[in-house]
Amino acid sequence: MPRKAGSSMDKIPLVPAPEVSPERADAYWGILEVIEDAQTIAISGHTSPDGDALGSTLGLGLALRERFPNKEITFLMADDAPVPRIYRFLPGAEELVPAVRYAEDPDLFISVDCPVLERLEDAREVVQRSRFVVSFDHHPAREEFADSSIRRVDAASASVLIEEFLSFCTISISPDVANCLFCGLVTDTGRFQYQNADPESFVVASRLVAAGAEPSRISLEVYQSQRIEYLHLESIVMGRIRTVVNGRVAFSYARAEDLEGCGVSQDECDGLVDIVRSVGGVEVCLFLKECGCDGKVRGNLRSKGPLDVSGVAASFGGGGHAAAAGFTYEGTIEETLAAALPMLAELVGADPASVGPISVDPAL
Ligand SMILES: [Mn+2]
Repeated sequence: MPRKAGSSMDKIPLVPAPEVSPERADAYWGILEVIEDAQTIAISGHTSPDGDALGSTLGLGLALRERFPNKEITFLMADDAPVPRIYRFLPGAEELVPAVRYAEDPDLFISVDCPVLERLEDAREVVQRSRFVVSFDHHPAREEFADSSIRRVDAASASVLIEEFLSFCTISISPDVANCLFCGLVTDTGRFQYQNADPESFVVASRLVAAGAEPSRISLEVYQSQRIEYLHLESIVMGRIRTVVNGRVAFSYARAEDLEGCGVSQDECDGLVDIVRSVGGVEVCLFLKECGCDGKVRGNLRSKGPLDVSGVAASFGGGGHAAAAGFTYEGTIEETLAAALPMLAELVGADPASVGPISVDPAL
């Protein structure tokens, strides 16, 4: 049933605003001061942006614009690529600017959902030209690259931290802002199905819905608006799912020719790992995608239980969370599988040698 416009806005939110530790409160006051002092602000998430990177960028950006209408606030994308199709509905998405086309030296750069400078890709140069750098992130990081960092690895999404910051500073959360932040939360928790869907994520979801977020609309846009071409690629990936180590490790892959043959772009493939993840009895899974003509393969790892796949990703120079991580490998699909599957076998406590040689299907 469609909600009545404004009906929930008249009510007091069911859930009170967050309680924040004294250290975190100091950090938030400090960041608010930096924002108040800045005239030009650029905000960006990580390369190959997902729903959290974009939702956090736009949610924070729109909230700051509403609160500080005289500041010049720019929403950046780390790559010079179109906004992924399923996120184009987000309020403010049409204003996203590729970082390579942003020529200013901003007073303040705010990084969201990004643990390392490298993953800011083209926006790294903007970071270097900025007077001050703030980071809001929920990934583990070896070292901080920002002048002031809000890092909490137990937050389900970066948008949870943005919501906490805005609420703490009593910067109002409009329905547009709430939709952006809710999108980050729903995508990073796999629709509240992953291990990170903790009490806090539901509390924040509740506050965002009270502020005007529309879960049904976001679900329609993100999960129920696939192109038929994508579903055909999905069926190829599904048909190739194999398991090793007695069904405890699953994998599948998409070749560049598969994407081309189906008419699917690289940025549309984020959900394919969930197809592999859905196999019963599987503990960890791997989805590989050829990046195109540069001889690289992008790997997505998922853990369905307590096992931590971030170490496997890190050993290939990647990173991420215990339950969801990724890496880039220089080589073919076959070579990537030969390198990664024994490590996943070891992770589930099996003999890595038990994986044996893997033969893969040719492209369609
Ligand atoms: Mn995230």
